Amino acid sequence: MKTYKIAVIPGDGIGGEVMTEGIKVLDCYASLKGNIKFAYETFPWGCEYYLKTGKMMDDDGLEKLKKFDAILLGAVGFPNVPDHISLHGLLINIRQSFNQYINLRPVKLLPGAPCPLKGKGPQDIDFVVVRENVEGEYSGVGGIRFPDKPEEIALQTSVFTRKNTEKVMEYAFQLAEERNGKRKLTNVTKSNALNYSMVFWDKIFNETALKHQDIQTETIHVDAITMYFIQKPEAYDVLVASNLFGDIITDLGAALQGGLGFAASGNLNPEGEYPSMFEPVHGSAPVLAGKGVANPIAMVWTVKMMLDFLLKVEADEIITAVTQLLQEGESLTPDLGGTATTQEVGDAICGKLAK
Ligand code: GGG
Repeated sequence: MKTYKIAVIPGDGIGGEVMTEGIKVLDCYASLKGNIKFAYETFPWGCEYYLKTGKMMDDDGLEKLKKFDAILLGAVGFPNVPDHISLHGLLINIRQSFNQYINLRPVKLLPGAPCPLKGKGPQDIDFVVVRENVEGEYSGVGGIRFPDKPEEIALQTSVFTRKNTEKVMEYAFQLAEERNGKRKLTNVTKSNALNYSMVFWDKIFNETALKHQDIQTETIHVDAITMYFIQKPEAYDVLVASNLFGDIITDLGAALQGGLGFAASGNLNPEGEYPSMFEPVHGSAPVLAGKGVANPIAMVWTVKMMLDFLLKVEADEIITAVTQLLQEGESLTPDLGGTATTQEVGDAICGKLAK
């Protein structure tokens, strides 16, 4: 019996509610398999912790997290803490400190999920965005000069290193080779306007492409991609994007697959030198918190991504269970037109897994 040590950071708002269901499904999966087990330790970090202590996480938090096989995170953000404090203090700090340089975000329309293009376009939406996750526009380099004066200046610098960009491109090409898809990689850029950073990004993409000539490539500006996601979402297989562009286009991707309630992600350190972190794409949704109405499917899908990464298998039983739930339409949360609670959806997914 192999035991995996999982650090659990429920975070803020609906984070804790969806986390409970994610862990429930994880334990159901473990009982089904019989040869694995999960040992959890929960950390109370997030905005409430910040309001009490002035810190989003403990000073030695990274040291504590290092001893785990993986980290599961719920959601971060609360109205009375500025979003840049909560994001940089926890999420971005962990991503950068643990060199989780890949943020993998699948966009797949499951049968039964509500697609806003329904009846208007093809339904075979199945692509994955490889988002650069430790530098680029979210590097945190910049400053404010002359604060609150008429001549105030804000600077925010993007940082793209050859070493990291090469690793991201190589990962994306290998994924395009491994996925049973169209063997196609789309480079998301804006090199017509960002004449240093994105020209460099395109150069590394083209250099890496020379080593993967079996993969069809294309380079498309980020503004055009948002239009094509609506017009021809079935055209994509793997996309590679910078930190900011990847963040933006995957919210549109989430809408295509039924909403943020379906969007999962993994922050990966592929070499395993540090633990990887898995989180739903959605935020803490304070207006939904405490009502038991949050859709836990994104968290459940996130747990599936963690299993794929840790066990090196495709935990497809979980997606099959979610698909059955959607097709039956009985246990769905209000965002999907149902009346089920967060807990009832988790129970229903476990019930299907056990069959
Ligand atoms: N589920 C994690 C969460 O709360 N994400 C909110 C967010 O704004 N994330 C931005 C990012 O992924 O960079």
